[in-house]
Amino acid sequence: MKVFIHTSSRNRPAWVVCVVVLLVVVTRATVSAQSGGMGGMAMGGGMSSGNVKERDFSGHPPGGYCGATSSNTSSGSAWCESPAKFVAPLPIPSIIDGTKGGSVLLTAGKACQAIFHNDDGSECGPRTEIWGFNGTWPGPTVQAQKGIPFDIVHVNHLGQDYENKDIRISVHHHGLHLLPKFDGHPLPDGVTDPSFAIDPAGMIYNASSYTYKTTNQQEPGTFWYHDHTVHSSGRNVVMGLTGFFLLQPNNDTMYDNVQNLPSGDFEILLAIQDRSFTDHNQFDYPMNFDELQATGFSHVGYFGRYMLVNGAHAPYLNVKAGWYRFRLLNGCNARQLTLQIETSSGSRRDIMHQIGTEGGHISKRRQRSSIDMAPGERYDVLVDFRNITVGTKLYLTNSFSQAPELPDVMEFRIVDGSTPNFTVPTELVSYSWPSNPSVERTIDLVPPMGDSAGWTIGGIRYDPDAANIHVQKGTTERWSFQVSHGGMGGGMGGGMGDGMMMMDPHPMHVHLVQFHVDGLDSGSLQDGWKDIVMVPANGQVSITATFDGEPGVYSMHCHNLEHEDVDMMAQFEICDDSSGHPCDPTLLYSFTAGGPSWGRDQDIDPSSSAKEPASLRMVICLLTLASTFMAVGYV
Ligand SMILES: [Cu+2]
Repeated sequence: MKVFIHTSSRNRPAWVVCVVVLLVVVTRATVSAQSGGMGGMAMGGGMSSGNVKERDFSGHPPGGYCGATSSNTSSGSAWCESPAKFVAPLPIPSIIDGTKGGSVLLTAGKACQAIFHNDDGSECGPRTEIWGFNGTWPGPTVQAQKGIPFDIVHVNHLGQDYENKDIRISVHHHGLHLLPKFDGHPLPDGVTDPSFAIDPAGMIYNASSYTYKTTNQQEPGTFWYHDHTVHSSGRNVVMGLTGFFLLQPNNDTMYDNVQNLPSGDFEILLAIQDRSFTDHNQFDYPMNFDELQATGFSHVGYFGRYMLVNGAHAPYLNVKAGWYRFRLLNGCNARQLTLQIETSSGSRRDIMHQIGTEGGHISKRRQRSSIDMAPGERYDVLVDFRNITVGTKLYLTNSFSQAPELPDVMEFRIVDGSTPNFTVPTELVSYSWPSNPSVERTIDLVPPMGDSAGWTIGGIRYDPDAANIHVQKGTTERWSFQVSHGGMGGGMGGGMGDGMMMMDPHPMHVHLVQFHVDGLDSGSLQDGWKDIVMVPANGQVSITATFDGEPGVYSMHCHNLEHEDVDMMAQFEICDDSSGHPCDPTLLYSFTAGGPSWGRDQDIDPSSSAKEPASLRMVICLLTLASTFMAVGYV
């Protein structure tokens, strides 16, 4: 049996992690001081914002792919020191039509994209190297209709990364109900010919392709496809490997009320994503797994210094004085959003009406003053511009406080023109939610402990060769996610300690199913089909789902992509005893009750932590870290 091992990290005791975090804090404080602003802060919380471009990570080259070479860095103005806001139009991704069936082609490759602009609308500085589908970020929007299956052929022409390694991808069609082999399984580093007992099919190596078969039998909703490669999802999503997948209703009478919603030019997709850049206008992100683990991102996630929509910095959109439909995606790796529409003076305009969640419509149209979005979540909203005077400018803003603060998302310019006569009903689509679960599970979200650089699910790092939960096909189950408290006592030898790394919320994503969140207030924002639920720091959330997928293995993980990439991911296996697909008990690697358990089989040397006075080193390091924080003004 193969076992998933990272020898470079498996045996890293917690005091080493502490030292690494300490180095990161000192390094970033130094960089910020030199550049005259604090910029982003890996630890998050309490920081002032800044738009200073700087390079934090060693792995990223100066961006020669798009013409930004070190030979032309001498003139400071060449790098767009002060990019303007609301001067470039919102990019609209092209549409690939799958509603007639057949197959569609998506080719992942490198391209150069204009992200920053000057006041006059001209491009500012060199273009940014992106890794996109069909040459754009976001990639084309795949249109599907309920009941019409088609194939998606994904081709990988990305070539090599900055360390001259072939770039592998695995595409996850987020929210779709697909067979296990089309689920976008990650795959461990270095494995080129997997002989896993559980087949993690789907990795697309450079210059190869993989065909995914969609069925499109589920409820119509707002889905998205993105890279899901183990240990690299955060990097690959930052580089641009994302796109929308819209499933539209068929002619079933249950959808009568949602057949004439705003569409065409009045149905706009907004992928909201934060990014940091080097002074060469290139994405700034750790370029390999070891660097990621050393950044501190693995604890709190990546918070960019600029807010982009559909791959452009703070764009604008001309809208007519009518109804619009916006499909909102929080495509940030780790940042939460609270979105509202405001005037230029900051007065809120309550013109947003929610009509859907990730996996379907909600039952009634509901006016929303603001919309909270966890990473990976989607909300389907209508915006009523009917009574807005032509010439007015309104702003989509983000009021979620997270350093660096990014309040400006995009601008709406109300322009003259007629609008089609769309129907905007109050009653939408009614569903009955899964209920009466026959199995209840509690799933602990465990802070960094032992040899782990990051959070885990149930105290176990991701193991692609195992199933952590066995589910009988067709069973309705209730899963309660809760943030557990290792703390200094339980985690010593060692944990990072309570109070420092314990404050993270976790957007938990379950593949295969759409679930319903338990215990919601009537009319709650989340009262619909969902595939991500935010588990608050120090809190608990329960979901109920019917697991009606085909037998095989599916993922569930935190959608803070840095958490995911340092192994906050697990697998569940659908078994069907009645049809000859029983689960293999030898592959069950259950979550540990009562505390973390490190590895199966030969994963780690169980005596390694006992060889070191880890607890003493941990205390010293924590004291040093605390004093450093105070010295650099972070607390
Ligand atoms: Cu998490």
